[in-house]
Amino acid sequence: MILNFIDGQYREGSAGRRFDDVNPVDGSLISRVSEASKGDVDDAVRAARDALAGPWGSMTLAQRCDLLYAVAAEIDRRAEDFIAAEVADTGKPWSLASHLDIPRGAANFRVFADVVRNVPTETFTSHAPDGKPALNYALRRPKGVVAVVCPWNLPLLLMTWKVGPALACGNTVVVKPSEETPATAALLGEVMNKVGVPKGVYNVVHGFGPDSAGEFLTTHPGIDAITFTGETRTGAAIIRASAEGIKPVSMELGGKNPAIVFEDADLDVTIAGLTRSVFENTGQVCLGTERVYVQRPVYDAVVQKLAEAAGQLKPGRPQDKAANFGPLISAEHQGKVLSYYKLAMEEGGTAVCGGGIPEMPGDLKSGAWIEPTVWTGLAHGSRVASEEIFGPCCVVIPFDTEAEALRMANDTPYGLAASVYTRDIDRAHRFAAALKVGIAWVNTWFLRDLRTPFGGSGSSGIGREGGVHSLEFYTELSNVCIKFNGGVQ
Ligand code: NAD
Ligand code: 6OD
Repeated sequence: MILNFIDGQYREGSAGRRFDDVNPVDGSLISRVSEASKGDVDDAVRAARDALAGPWGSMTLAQRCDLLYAVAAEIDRRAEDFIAAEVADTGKPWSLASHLDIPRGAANFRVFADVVRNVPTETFTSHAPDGKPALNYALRRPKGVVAVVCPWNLPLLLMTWKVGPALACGNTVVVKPSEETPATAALLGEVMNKVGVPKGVYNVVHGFGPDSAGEFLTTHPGIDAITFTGETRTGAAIIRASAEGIKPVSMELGGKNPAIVFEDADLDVTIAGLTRSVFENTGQVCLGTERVYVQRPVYDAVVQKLAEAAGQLKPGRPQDKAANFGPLISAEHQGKVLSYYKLAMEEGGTAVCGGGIPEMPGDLKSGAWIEPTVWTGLAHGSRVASEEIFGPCCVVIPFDTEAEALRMANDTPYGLAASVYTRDIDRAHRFAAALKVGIAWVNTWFLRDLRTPFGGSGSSGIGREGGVHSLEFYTELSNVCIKFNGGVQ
């Protein structure tokens, strides 16, 4: 059974409630998960608060950062365990978890320890009205107990993307992993204990959103800040709930990200980029592309090559080295994605490839499989081209002018990411600057430097994390002003 991790100990939820952790590859039961009660969430928040006042709060920055390096090293040492847990929960290819999710889980601790170690302090010298000098300097204090609420698509990566900087800045955390993917958050508790992170610094409570651990945590008076990654609607519910306690929030939400392909683009680079951004992780990446705008002279070639690339994807078990395409996270999500596949037909689209559920052998028939799908013939304003699907699919739409492409790319309430394919360096700069997104890539996709700002505008979120920007959320900044009455000049 997967247990809650509170105050350095694995515990069953006090209400005795459990739910299933299901393998989306074949629908089999991986484990039962112990759901945290309101009382358990209280205990986790109290443990986190005690740790702040205790050993964690009194550690030096260097000691704290050394411990985070040890966490990263232990994740690396136990990489196979983490990969196995992530793969079982998500069904993603072993190769993807071993190249992306788990190494990034470790990197998130190292990078943010380095950021915090190296961040300078802001100082200003000035003079009081009596002419005596004064020195102003900014101090950063941890926010306190941070609630970390996570989605299921990149479970360890996205959780540590929050936990790494939160701990580096001296906070303690209570994590609520997605009910679909509780395993790696739980496993990280073993790592924390092994390397000697004081008890109560890292806590995990399992459960759902409303009337469960998610709501109990985000409405808890003992937390000081909430960092959330997930759907825009859920983010709105959390903001409403947090308003009562005036809690700072960081929101990384949904998207409907465009890719824009100009006629001068290198088509090999473009197709490689699009194949990743549309289909990687079975399209379940918030930064993924679901709208592709292609300049008319290369439109047919891009549609054909992208459909061919989709045809090369091999669904199969995560451990199967020949397979490079996993299932969706759950039967429920499969139902949602399929409803858009149906809607695409109703809205007059043509599925150039895919459009349904693939024939899978044996017990894989019970998994949440879906075909990678490319549509043409859908209008820019159609629902399929406007609403986040979060599946391995995209709409391809032709354009004639740069202005038209920009108008369509920006015509969305979301503003998370975009990718532009062109060899024209002037256009690359001009177009990237005009995109209303948090992250614009040119001739690539999901190339991440963790020191850079990350986040979305509009319905895609509030705030930026990454590098020093994470410090803005995870620390409270105060200014100290010292007047030198003795008259140092
Ligand atoms: P979700 O919003 O359904 O759930 C996310 C988490 O919130 C889960 O842990 C869930 O249990 C919890 N939750 C749900 N309702 C809650 C409530 N009322 N109070 C407190 N907690 C609650 O999202 P998901 O389906 O797990 O993930 C997919 C979504 O996440 C997509 O929309 C995707 O775009 C988005 N996402 C965004 C980013 C980003 O960086 N912007 C990254 C990954 C995923
Ligand atoms: O790379 C990251 O730091 C990050 N937050 C990625 C988000 C991916 C969304 O699914």
